[in-house]
Order: sequence, then structure tokens, then C-alpha cells
Amino acid sequence: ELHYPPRLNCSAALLDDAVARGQGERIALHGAHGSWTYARLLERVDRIAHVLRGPMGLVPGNRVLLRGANTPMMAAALLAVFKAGCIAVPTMPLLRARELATIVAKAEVNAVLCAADLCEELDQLPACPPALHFGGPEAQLESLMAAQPATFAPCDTAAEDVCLISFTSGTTGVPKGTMHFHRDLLAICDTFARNTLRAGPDDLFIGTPPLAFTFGLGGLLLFPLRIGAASVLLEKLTPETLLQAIERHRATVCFTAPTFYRQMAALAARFDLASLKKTVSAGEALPVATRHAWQEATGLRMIDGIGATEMLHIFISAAGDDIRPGATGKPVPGYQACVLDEAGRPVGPGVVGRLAVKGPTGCRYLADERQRDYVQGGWNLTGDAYEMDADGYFVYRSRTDDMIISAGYNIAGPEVEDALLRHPAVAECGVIGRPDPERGQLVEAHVVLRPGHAPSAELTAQLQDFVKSQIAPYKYPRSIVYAPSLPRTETGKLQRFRLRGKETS
Ligand code: 3UK
Repeated sequence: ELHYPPRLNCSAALLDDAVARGQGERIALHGAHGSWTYARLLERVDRIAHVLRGPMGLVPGNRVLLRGANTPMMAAALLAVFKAGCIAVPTMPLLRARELATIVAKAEVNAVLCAADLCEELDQLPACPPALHFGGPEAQLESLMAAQPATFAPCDTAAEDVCLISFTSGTTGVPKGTMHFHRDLLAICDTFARNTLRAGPDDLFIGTPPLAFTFGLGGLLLFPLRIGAASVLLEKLTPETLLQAIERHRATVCFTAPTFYRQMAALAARFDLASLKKTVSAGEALPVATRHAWQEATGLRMIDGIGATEMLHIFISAAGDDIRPGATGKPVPGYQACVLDEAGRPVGPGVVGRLAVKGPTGCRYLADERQRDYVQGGWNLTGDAYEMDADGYFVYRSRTDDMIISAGYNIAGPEVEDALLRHPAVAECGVIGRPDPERGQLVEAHVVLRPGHAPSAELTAQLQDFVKSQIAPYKYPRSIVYAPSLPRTETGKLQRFRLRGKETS
């Protein structure tokens, strides 16, 4: 059971309380240009909060769009918006003007804080709310901050006041806004992070997910602050530069998506990764082949966890001895999950159905229609096809909409992908159903080869035979398309709709 006082400001609970406990001189954030102690971060947050409520003229409840890569300044801006009693609307750095315009309208944004290197797209908006830039040569925000008092009394918010409107990254293209309370930002620290991740004050967090994605907001900012630990915030990471950063900072806890772990596993031998203790994979399904490759390369057992923007963070996961390869895990303490049929009735173990989840952090859509269709009695339908095994472990099959139906068989693309990834020639792959006059849909694999391998008819036949030797033969990809790379979102998700849209011969 989680208990929070009825009046609660999450920023004060995370940061002011840490400094009051004597954490002030410990490092909170490492960035590319230096490190900030807890006291320094608090001071930055307080000055930004003053700018919001003073020169920017905002009042509690106003919505502030944030745009920036992972930097200490971006983290401070987020915490300042919460502290001022405003509502943060973080946006992914790669979003373009059109998507930003949708978010500005849907979330009724009142003001913008934007990293100087990302302001171009914003300048193209037909109606951009008042904006301040930070981190650049102009540094409008920083110069206003310098003139403000160094301490700000936290806005007296209710635990159930909205502090965050987060838009789903969307594998389908349409961004959906979800609302979260001050209480929720602490609740993810006190459920998944406390019970499953179990990190401590001497841990050093690192990873790729943007702070604008709740996977990153939790993993790289809220979780470390809640326990007095430190976090490394770096922009534009690649599998290679993330490995370098882990080695250089001696990071202990890493958050990223399966595709990054796959690529890191292939390079890991060149780095000293002995500092790493816990690695968390989320964003899309973790293939058993990737789990094994990572364990082989690092000796670490991956903590897989399914989370969603709607639920704020991870709600089914497993760590340590509870890990069962092939399963995501069990509901995180505090959450409930079940598998439902089309009519909304629970199905028994071993039957694939629609995943429903309920817990302290979900689920509130900005749009009422969505709330009506996807949330019933506090249960949220995530859009995932799952099955529960006899021991209560939840096994991912596919996104509900991505199940391939070929000649009457239901085939889950990720299962075929997992089989292909076990083949030494395959670096990345994505499996979709292509419309087919005879079979309804045809299983088609899009494959990126590892260096040293080239496409050929022989390789195609080899890969097909290989899949047939790993899983039921009817699931093998009748079509294989070779590609230099696969389309992914900023959050590491394969964009299957883009593979389906591709013309093939
Ligand atoms: C898929 C997974 C299988 C699944 C997220 C951790 O991904 C996050 O949020 P999004 O709203 O997407 C949610 C959807 O992504 N998914 C995520 N993790 C897994 N599928 N195994 C997994 N481990 O389809 C889910 O419905 O972008 C992840 C924390 C916070 C997040 N927002």
C-alpha cells in the first residue's frame, strides 16, 4: 500500500527533501559539461520556478511544453515546472513542427521552454505560445534565472493535481496525451524501482530513453533522486558511445531498449563493463536471443519490463531469481494484470488475449473517447496480446493489431523475429503480415544482416530452413526482404506500419 499526504509536490518530495536529509553535497546529475550536486540542482530548479511564475507570468495549472535532449538543464526545467504547480508537457527531441502543433493544441500549452539547438521546429509553428530558450548562445532562460532569488517555496499542490501530460510515442503515428498526478511520479519509484529494480544511493544510473519519454523520466531522473543516487544524462547516444560512457562513469544501472542491448552485446568485448549491476530493457519485447546475447557478453540477467505512457512506467517485470526467459514477468507489486477475451472476460492460463492492467498510476487519457474505449472500471487495455502461464508469468505475443493471420493460423511476428535473431547472419529483423490473395496474410521478414554477410537466394533459403528448425514450420517467413536498417521510433520501437507500407517485389 502506498500512502502519500493529501498535499504533495513531487519536486519538493524528491529534491528539497533530499537536501533537507543532508544530500546537498552529493552528485545528482552528470552531464556532458559537468556535474551538479543535489544543492546545485535545487538552486537551478528554484530559479527556473521563479522565472515561470514571475517574468513568464504563469499560474498553477498552466501547461508548459518542454523540448530538449537529456541534459541537467532539461531535468531542472521539468522539476521546476512541477515545483511551480504547473503542468509539464515534455516532447520528444525528434518531433517535427506538425506534431508539435498537434501537442500544443491538444494539451492547451501556455508557454514553452526549449533547448536552443532544437528551437527551429518550434519557430515554424503558426501559433507558438511564449517561449524561452536555454543552453544556447542567447540563453534567455539562464539570464532571467540569474536575476531571480535562489530559493522558491514549492507550490502547495494536491497529491492528485495533474503535473504531467505525457504523449505516447505512438507506433501508429497519432500522439495520445495521458495525465499523471504528483503522487504518480513518486508511486513509480515506490513500486517498480523499490521492489523490482532495488537500486541504492551509491548506484549510478545511465541510459538512452529521453526524459520526455516516461521510461527515461522515471529511470534517469525520478528513480535516482528518490533514493539519493546519481544519474548520467547524455544526448545523442549510440550503442558505442553508451558503452564508452558506462566504462568512463562506472555506471551501475542502465536503461535502454532491446535493439540497443542487441547492438551493445555485439560490441561489449571491447569495453570494461564490470561496474554494471542491473540492466533494464523496455519499450518493446525482449527476444530470448537478445537476453542470451547480453548475458553472454556481460554476465548480467536482464530485467525486462513492460511499461506504457498511460501507466507512467513499468507494471509487469521480473528481476533476479524471478526471471524466466521468454516471459516479461509478473505484475509489479501494487499492480494487477489479467488477460481478457474479445468480450472482456478473463481467459485461463495458456490462452492468448488482450492484456488489461490496473494500478496506482493509471490511466487517464486527455481525450474522453479514448478513456471510454480503453479504460473500463479502472482497467486499462494496453493493446498487447499476452498469455499467462500456469505459474502466473505473463508472456508477450505481439501488439493486438500486429497478430498475423495466415492461412487460418495466428502467428506472432516477435516469435518469428526471435527465431531469426538466433541465426549468426541476422543483426536486426522485423516480421509483418503482407496482404496475400491466397493466405490472407503472408509472413514477411525484413532483415538487416551482420557485417560480413550479403543477401542471396541461398541465404534466404537458409534462414527459412533455420526458422523451421526453431519453431512450428508454418510460421516461417515466406518472403524475406533485406534492408540496411529498420524504421524505429525515438523510443526504440519497430514501426511495423512502415514495413507494411513498403513496396516489395
Ligand atoms: C510495448 C513492450 C513487450 C507494449 C514504456 C517502460 O514503452 C513504453 O511506453 P509506450 O507508451 O509504449 C507502450 C507499449 O510498448 N512495450 C513496452 N515495453 C515492453 N512490449 N515487452 C516489453 N518489455 O506494446 C506497450 O503497450 O511508448 C516502457 C516505461 C515507460 C514507458 N512509457
